[in-house]
Amino acid sequence: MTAPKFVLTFHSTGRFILDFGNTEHSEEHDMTRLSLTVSGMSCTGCEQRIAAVLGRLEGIALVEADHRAGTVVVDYDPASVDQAAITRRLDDAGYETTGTGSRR
Ligand SMILES: [Cu+2]
Repeated sequence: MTAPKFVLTFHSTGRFILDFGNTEHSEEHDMTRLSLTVSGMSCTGCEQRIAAVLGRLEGIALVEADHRAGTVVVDYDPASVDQAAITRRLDDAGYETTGTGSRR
């Protein structure tokens, strides 16, 4: 049995909906997708921890962490949060960002 990716929320219309009590952002702003390579994840607990710590940042719409691939995908509202804040939060939680890629 393979561990599922930890997807907080993904709307079937292709629109990303915030799952952290600030849903208004997804209605008003375009989300930016940030793809990170992150070291330090070893289990699904790490995935959930990453989702939880990033989810506390304002403007985060989706967090998808995959400890097998060592990747974290974040959709965020660039009006509320930026890449530096996201990677700093990961670093604080003990996960080092080793690569970044950003696209719309
Ligand atoms: Cu773990």
